[in-house]
Amino acid sequence: VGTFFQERPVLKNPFLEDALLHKYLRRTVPAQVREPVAADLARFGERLVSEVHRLGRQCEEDPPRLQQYDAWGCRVDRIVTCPAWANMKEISAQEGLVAAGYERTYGEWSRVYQMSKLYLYSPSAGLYTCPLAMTDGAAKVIESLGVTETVEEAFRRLTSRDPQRFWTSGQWMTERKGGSDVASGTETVAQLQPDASYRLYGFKWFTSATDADMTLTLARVVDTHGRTLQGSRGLSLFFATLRDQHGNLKDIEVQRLKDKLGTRQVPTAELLLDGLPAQRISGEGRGVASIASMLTITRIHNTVSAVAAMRRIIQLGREYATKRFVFGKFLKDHALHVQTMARMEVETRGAFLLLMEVCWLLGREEVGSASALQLHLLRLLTPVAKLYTGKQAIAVVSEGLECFGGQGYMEDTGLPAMLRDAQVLSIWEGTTNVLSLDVLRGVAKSRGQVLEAFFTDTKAKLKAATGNPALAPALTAVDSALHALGGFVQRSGQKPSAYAELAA
Ligand code: MFK
Ligand code: FAD
Repeated sequence: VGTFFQERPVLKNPFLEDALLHKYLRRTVPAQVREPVAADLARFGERLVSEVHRLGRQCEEDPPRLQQYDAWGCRVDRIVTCPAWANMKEISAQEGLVAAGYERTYGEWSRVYQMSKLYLYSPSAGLYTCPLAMTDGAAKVIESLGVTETVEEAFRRLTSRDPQRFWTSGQWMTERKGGSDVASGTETVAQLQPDASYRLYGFKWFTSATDADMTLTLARVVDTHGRTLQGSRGLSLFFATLRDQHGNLKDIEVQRLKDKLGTRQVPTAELLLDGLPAQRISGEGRGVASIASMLTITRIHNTVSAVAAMRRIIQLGREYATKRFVFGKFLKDHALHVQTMARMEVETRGAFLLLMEVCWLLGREEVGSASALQLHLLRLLTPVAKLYTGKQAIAVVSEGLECFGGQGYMEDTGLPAMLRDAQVLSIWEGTTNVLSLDVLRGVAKSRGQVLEAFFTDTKAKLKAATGNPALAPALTAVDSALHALGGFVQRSGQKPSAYAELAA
C-alpha cells in the first residue's frame, strides 16, 4: 500500500502567524494599548490551538438535535447541544468576547481589541460566534435605548465575564413572508396585558442559536379594536426571556430544527410563539429603527467572520505549501501556486483593513469621540464591508480548498465545513442586494453626506500618501465626485458641506 503519507498542515498560534494584524497594531494603536492587547491576543492564540479548536470541531461533528417528546409522551421541545457548545459559552464569557466591547478598557480602541479577539476565535469557534454576534447586538440595542429597570439584569448578564451569569440572546426578525422585507413580512402580534406587559403570537421562520437565554423580536401591537397597523410603522421591538425556572421554554413550540447546508453547529429553529410573555422596549412603531443598532453590530461581526475565514484558509494553505512536494519541488516554490495564494492574500488584506477601520469607527462612536464625518463613515462602511467581505469569503475559501487539491474536498480534514459556513455570510444579516439598498438608504437619509464623508476622507488619505504619481488619477476622480456631491447636498436643502475645510 506504499509508505508515503502526506504531512498534514498544522494550525499554529493564529495571532503569532498574522503578520498583518501585528503590523496594524504597530502602526495604528498607541503603545499603552497595543502592549496589553498584543499580550492577551498571543495568550488567547495559544488557547485556541491547544483547547478551543478541538471543541469547535466537536460542535461540527456532534450537531444539535431537537427532542420533541419525553419518554412519557409529554411535549418538551428540548434543543440538545453537545458539551463542546456549552464549553464555548464558558470560554466566551471568560475571555470577555462580548464584555470587552462594553467595558471600554481601551477607550476608542476597545472594539478593535474585542473584534481582533473574535477574528482569531471565529474559525475555531464552531460557529459560537453566531450567538455572540446577536448577544453583542442585543446589548447594543439595550444600551442605545437606555438601560431601564426592565432590561438592566439582562444587560448585565449579556456583558458578563462570569460563565454562570453570562446570557446569550437571539434576534428574531425573519418570518415566512419576509426576511428582507420585514416591514410587510411580520405577522406576529403583541397583545397588551393588564400589567402593561405583552404576549406574543406568531411564527418565527429562522431563529438561530435557539438555545439562547433571551431574545429581541419584532411584533405588531394589537389596538383596543383588535386591529394592527401594517408596514414598518406598525412594528415594535420586544424583549423576552425564553425559559421558566425549570429551564423549559415559555409558551414557545419548536416546530423543527432547520436542515442546513452549513452552520450545522448552530441550532436554527422554526418557532411558534403561543403567548410568549414579553416587554416592549421601543416606542410603538419604532421597532425597525430601534433594532437597526443590532443590525450594525451583527453586520460587523459578520465581517469579522468573513475576514477570519479568509485568513485561516490562507494560514493553513501556506503551511501546506511548505509540506506538499510535487513536480520536483514544494508547492511554495511553484510560481503559479504562489500567484494564486498572493491573489487570495491581497483580497484578505484589503478586507482586513476595511474591517479594522469600521471597528475603530464604532469604538470612537461608543466613547463619544467620533466626529460627524466619522459617524457618517460608520453608517456607510458597515453595510459595504458586510456585503463585500461576505461575497469575497466564499470566493477566497473556495480557492483555498483547491490549494489542498483533493484533500480540500475531504470532510475529515475540516476544510469543507469552512466553505459551507462561508456560504451563509452573504445571506444572513441582509443579503448583498438588500445591503446595497441599505447603502442607498444611508445616502438618501443623510442627503448625500455619508458619501461626501467617504470621498473627503479618501481625499485626505490620498493627499497624505504624497509622492506616489499612481495616485494622481484617483485624486482627480475623488475631486470630481466631491464637486458633484457638493451640488447634490446643496440642492437637497442641506447647509454647505460640513467637511469643506477638510476637503480643501
Ligand atoms: C457569525 C457572525 C454573524 C452572525 C449572524 C447571526 C445569525 C443571523 C441572524 C439573522 O440573519 S437576523 C436577521 C437579519 N435580518 C436582516 O438583516 C434584515 C434585512 N432587511 C433589511 O435590513 C431591511 O433593509 C430593513 C428590514 C431594515 C428594512 O425595513 P423597512 O422598515 O423597510 O426600513 P425603512 O422604513 O427604510 O426604515 C425604518 C427605520 O429604520 C428608518 O428610521 P426612521 O424611522 O428614524 O427614519 C431607517 O433609517 C432605519 N434603518 C433601517 N436600516 C438601518 C436604519 N438605521 C440605521 N442603520 C440601518 N442599517
Ligand atoms: P428574500 O427576502 O425572499 O430574498 C430572496 C432574494 O431576493 C435575495 O437574493 C435578495 O437579495 C433578493 N431581494 C430581496 N429584496 C430585494 C430588493 N428590494 N431588491 C433586490 N433584491 C431583493 N433570521 C432571523 O431573524 N434570525 C435568525 O436567527 C436567523 N438565522 C438564520 C440562519 C441561517 C443559517 C440562515 C440561512 C438564515 C437565518 N435568518 C435568520 C434569516 C435571514 O436573515 C434571511 O434569510 C435573510 O435576511 C433573507 O431573507 P429571506 O430568506 O426572506 O429572503
